[in-house]
Amino acid sequence: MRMKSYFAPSVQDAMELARQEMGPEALLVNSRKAPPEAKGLGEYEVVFAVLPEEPAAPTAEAGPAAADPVMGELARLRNQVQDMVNALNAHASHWAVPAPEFAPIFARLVENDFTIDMTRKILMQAHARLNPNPGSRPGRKAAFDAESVENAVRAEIESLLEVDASLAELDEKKRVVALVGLAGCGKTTTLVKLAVRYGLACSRPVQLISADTKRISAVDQLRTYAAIIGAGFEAVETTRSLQQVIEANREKGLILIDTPGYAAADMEEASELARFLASQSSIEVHLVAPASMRAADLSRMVDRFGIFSPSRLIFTQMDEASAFGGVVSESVRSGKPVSFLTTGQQIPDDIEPATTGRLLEDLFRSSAEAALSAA
Ligand SMILES: Nc1nc2c(ncn2[C@@H]2O[C@H](COP(=O)(O)OP(=O)(O)OP(=O)(O)O)[C@@H](O)[C@H]2O)c(=O)[nH]1
Ligand SMILES: [Mg+2]
Repeated sequence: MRMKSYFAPSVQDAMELARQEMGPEALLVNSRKAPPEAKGLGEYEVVFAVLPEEPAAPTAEAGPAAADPVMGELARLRNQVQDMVNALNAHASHWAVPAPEFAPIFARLVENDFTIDMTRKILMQAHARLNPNPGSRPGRKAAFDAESVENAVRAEIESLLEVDASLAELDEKKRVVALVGLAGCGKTTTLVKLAVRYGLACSRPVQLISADTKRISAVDQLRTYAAIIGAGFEAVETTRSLQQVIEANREKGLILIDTPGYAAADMEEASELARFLASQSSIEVHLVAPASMRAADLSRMVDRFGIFSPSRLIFTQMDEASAFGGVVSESVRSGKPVSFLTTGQQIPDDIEPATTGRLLEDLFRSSAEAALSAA
């Protein structure tokens, strides 16, 4: 900004002078009676200013240092501010909900262990269900009540969530089921529940096989259960003998294979059994996981157990879990149907076929409780 003082007998005269010299854009910034020592120059001092023209943005060749350093610094700051605005905009759209009424349910799902990306996708689709007319502008006044928002979100999750508890209707080819998973996740207990509920109770001869010969106690545990429920039992040490026992029992109505628990560090050790189970199209592999696992841990675990090619998920300890976002979001993410849910330690009672109704009910109940306790 360029400024200059003019002394003249009147303000009017000073303005004319300034406009002649500084041009028609000159702005009057201040005027006052001239101080005594300047009275000889004129009765009034009037200050005018002209704004500088927009400095050209420093070019790559010239660089800010080549221009006036203050202007260069200004240009650099302006670029920084623009970068911040861009980043904020990108962030805002990342968090954006399709309509303001979706904000509470967005928070509920994210607090319930849904990833932000998945929540956004679900809410966008739920919004499309409620508002099939895409012309309506965001930012208009609330049009959806909380109940219809929740119902649309439920319907959307229901459409993404798959369940398949068809073990009870085993066909000729799929009579062999193996359970795999982390140590202590409930494989053996669940296997025995399945043997009773979906084998013996349906008058099917059942063969239990323990491939968990690492621990004597594991073999004994399953042998004891087999004796109690009146099922056949065999323990195998190698994949070769596993194959032989399966072949020898082909006529059985249901063959259930128990496997050792594998932690992240044991996956190398698991690879031979994993390759075998994954390669047999007649074996249906179910991955067992505790319902209370956090979504991120669950995803990593499901990915790690990918070497077994599990086709379904079983969630155990539903009775112990207080949040079910991990269960639902991992089922959606992995695209694997949920087969069974176990709800306690009682054999054979505490197991049920998975239904989307039950999973959604648990999810929305737990997220409502979380929202209440946060309030
Ligand atoms: N509360 C509850 N406990 C369960 C459930 N399912 C299994 N358990 C308990 O979890 C513990 C471990 O169960 P197991 O069936 O031995 O687990 P596992 O995966 O075979 O364990 P490893 O063979 O050591 O890998 C036992 O005390 C079970 O009674 C369930 O649905 N709810
Ligand atoms: Mg076990």
